[in-house]
Amino acid sequence: MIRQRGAFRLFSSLPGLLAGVGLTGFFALSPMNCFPEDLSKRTSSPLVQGQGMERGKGHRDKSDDLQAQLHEWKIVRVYPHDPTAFTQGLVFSEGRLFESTGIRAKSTLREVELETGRILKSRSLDPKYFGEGLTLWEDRLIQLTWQSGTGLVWNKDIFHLEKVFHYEGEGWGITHNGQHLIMSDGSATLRFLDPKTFEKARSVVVRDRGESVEQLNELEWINGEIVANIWGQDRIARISPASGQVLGWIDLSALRNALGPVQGPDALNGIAYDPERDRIFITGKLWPRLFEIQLCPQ
Ligand SMILES: [Ca+2]
Repeated sequence: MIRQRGAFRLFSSLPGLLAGVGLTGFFALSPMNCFPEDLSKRTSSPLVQGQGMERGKGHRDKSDDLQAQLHEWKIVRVYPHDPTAFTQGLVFSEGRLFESTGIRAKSTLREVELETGRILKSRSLDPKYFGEGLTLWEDRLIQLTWQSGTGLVWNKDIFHLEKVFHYEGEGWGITHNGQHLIMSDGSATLRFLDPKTFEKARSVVVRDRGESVEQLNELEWINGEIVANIWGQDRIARISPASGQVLGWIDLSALRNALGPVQGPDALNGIAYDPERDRIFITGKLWPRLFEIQLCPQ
């Protein structure tokens, strides 16, 4: 498990919380609390509650099963995020935050200053592309495009498009494990690709207690596990890369209460990890804030 390996720090500090931005409204909401606050008082699984779930498919009714593997979590810090960014991919490396945004004719690759949300560098994609997942392989940013079957390979420093490659089906999220690129396509299957040839090496079907988990979207590799958010649902899964088994769920629906004034925030989408400081960043499409979260002791 991630937490057992020490990947998540277990406690946050109030000064750290207060170092966030635009906190007035949100911090009336007991920032030190873990979410969900008390599962024993709930009458149904928190995984099927809250906003942002309306477009999700396959709502589950195995409340007891899901609660048994649900992780509590808390917000550590809050950062500003471009509310016009239709976030599709998020990557953090060596102090730098990279983001892929979608919508045809509006899609970008960008580098963003974490503390301020300021866009440091941005490259518009060809209008025919709908930007999707993003990962950093060595010194190249690899960006998927939704339905174009085309991957874009960028120099991470100057955002020069160095090459393109092609894949079958749709492209949603992408990350890597140091050996293979790992991509999602909206189904329950994750593909492992050779990072040099982009040929498929293997695939795995993600299942939770025997049932396939569809709509896997943005991905991140965190200490030996694949972490994925599910399109249209405010939750993320910890996934065994070997078996595809879901190891745990993190219900992030409470983040909706922390977004502040916002018009029409879309799906939670965007997971990045800072291995140097063991930080997990979460945002969403058209979300005005980006959050650092951590798991709580259980
Ligand atoms: Ca990511």
